[in-house]
Amino acid sequence: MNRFACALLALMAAAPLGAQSLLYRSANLGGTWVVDPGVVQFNFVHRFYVSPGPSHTVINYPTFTFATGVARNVAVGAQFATHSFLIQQASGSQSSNETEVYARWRMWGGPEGTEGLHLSVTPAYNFLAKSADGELGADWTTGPLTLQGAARVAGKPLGHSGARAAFGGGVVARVNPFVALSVDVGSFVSPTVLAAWSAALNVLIPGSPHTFSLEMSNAPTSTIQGNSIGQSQKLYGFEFTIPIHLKRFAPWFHGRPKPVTLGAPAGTPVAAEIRISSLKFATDTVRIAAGQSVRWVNSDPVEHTVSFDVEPGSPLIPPNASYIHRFDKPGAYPYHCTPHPFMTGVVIVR
Ligand SMILES: [Cu+2]
Repeated sequence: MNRFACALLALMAAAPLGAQSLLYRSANLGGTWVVDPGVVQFNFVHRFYVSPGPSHTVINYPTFTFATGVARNVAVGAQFATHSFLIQQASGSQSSNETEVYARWRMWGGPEGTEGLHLSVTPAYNFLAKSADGELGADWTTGPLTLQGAARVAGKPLGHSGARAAFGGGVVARVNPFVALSVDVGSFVSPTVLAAWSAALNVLIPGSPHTFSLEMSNAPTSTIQGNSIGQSQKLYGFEFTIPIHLKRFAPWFHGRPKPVTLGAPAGTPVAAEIRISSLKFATDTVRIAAGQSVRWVNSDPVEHTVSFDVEPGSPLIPPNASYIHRFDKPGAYPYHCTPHPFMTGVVIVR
């Protein structure tokens, strides 16, 4: 296998799990994703409309999403949209800024990307419409397909009195582990408003926890109400999803963690040392004699493991910690890192 193919395989193995991903959600459906505790999710949708010539004025429609996990399967978040369409609908509203705060509880199903049925409930409040809203989201993932559905209720839709229901549905089809196509439609149960729709090309950015989409839609904002009503103009744009792992900032506040040794008492004589840095075992092959020990030292800001194919290996090795393993029998001991399976090495014991 050539170097390029190796690198590509390594990147595929590094595909993030449990990170909020556009490979499992279409552009205008909130989906059932819930951020893990210790992670701040920042999603950025930017759509725009280019007016016909000669002016070609560009009108921007951004929506920012911030969310964080507060418990297992429970997250809170907020959406800020700066060019809401609700203002045209909501009489008396003086602002075009639409803010929605929400909580989400995933009441059924595993983390995002797992097979099977996922159900979540999302109570929300829309400050522009002064409306208590909510969504019951469902999706079902099987192989390359995710089918999505949403049942919504808006207490004061578009600023008017009188609650109204809305429904949405969508499909995400993954072409390969990096690329997916998605479509969806959502609408208030009302003959007088347009349905919102979207079509998107979604990609996982290799070797990163980020996803990116190129999208087309008629919905200016990504709130529960915004996903239920379209405008007559077609908007083009993108979404970028960024999970920020707070643990990675620990060195800013606590300095480097104290060195600890796992697997054997500190001071055990070692015959070889392997540094782990930049998601790599610095030495891929070491040779020792039976009865000797090898030490792995984690110089990365993230956790790694030394997991042997043929016998039990290390627990998670925190940053700045080391792991010592003693080899009693001759043989070859290939190993890898469980969170990063593309990290591999081998210990040859004579
Ligand atoms: Cu690792």
